[in-house]
Amino acid sequence: MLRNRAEVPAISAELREADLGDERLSRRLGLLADQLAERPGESFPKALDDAQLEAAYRFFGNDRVSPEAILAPHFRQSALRAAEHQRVLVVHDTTQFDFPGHSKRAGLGRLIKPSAQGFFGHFSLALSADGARVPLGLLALETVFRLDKSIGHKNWTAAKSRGERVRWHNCVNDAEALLGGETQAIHVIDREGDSYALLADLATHQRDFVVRSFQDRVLATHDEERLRDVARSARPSLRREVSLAPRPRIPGPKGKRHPSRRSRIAKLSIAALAVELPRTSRVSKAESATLKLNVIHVFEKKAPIGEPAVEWFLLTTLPINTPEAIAFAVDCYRARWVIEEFFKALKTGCQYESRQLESADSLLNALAIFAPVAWRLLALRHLARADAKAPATAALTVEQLSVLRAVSKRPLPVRPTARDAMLAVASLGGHIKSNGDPGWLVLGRGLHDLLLLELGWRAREQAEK
Ligand SMILES: [Mn+2]
Repeated sequence: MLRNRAEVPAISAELREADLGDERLSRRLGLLADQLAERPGESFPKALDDAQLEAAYRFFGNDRVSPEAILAPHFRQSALRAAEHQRVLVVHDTTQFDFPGHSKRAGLGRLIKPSAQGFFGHFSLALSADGARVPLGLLALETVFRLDKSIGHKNWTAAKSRGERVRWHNCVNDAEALLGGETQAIHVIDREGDSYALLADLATHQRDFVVRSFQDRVLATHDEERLRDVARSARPSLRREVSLAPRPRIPGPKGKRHPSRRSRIAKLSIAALAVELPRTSRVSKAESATLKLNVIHVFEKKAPIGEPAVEWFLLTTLPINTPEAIAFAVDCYRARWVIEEFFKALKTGCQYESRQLESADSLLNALAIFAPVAWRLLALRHLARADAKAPATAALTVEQLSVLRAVSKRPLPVRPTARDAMLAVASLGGHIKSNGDPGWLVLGRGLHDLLLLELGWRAREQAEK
């Protein structure tokens, strides 16, 4: 389906170069990736026949197969796509992978819920920095396993702030190394990444960033006033209306930080000013004593009753000299939601957490294959959504459109747009139009059915010849 698109090559083309030190292993990886990419939402036994299945399990469990080797070519291709842009956003974020079930799986660690088993994945996703926000692919991935049983559950928070923090630094460095200094990267990081050490590290290496502030800080200037007070007293230099996506209720401590909300249009006021942060006590004296940055205060004066008001403090190296420049920096941060969509493509679209692989090593190899597949799903939906006039042929082959026309419950226009096609695919997956835009699950299912129907269609054409 995406196979004929120049922008989104077959997944095996990206993985084929993987150097696993063995011709046969590399070839098997290419085949496996194609088979799985065609049926991303299926469990292994359903997506593969018996012989393929055995080969798949052998492959994932093979000692010589490593996630780094599988992913390296995808990272390189992402960097090549990024190189076509003068500047890109690199959104970094962590998600947890939870592998439920009664049996303990070898090598998995603890998660936020004490009884759960799994690990954390930290991803760096490149997007075009223009308004289109085209997903360009992954530039880095690091995993975190909480294996030390001697650390009590509550104390992981402290441990996290030390050892686990290094992932932010590593992934920024990995991404920059791949981009090779040709393309300007703007690193977009949520509240979890806010630490003096990271900000100073980024600034010292002349990296650009927008990091959402997590903690209030005493300022080095402004008579030791606090960051938030100073930012709140600055005069707004622009106002904008933005639509806020709805957020479901999340249980546990995460839900406290991200209270549920309904979708609405928010009137945001935005103020920006230069500040100087003093080095915090836990940071090495080798780091500079203060850090000059810009802070952007984004807030909603009046939220509807019962809805939490928007308030962000964004720390950035980007210029704030004009209202346009400030708006650009805010929009860089607002693009962060794309990585949340990527996580959904991986978890819901590819059903990664439902994979019945028995060890952490096998699960990591599978992640290395599914992460680029999830990027491809994300890119497909993006193409269908980004441009209302984009033709369907930009996302699907002529053959697939014929199949779709033949089976679709929704009649397709003579010249369908990518959006028409996406909705038709979703309806194959059981999507009801009145339910709004299709989610990852129905889209994944619909795509799978379309690919099967296409195979049948081709078989019939062959038979008729
Ligand atoms: Mn996060």
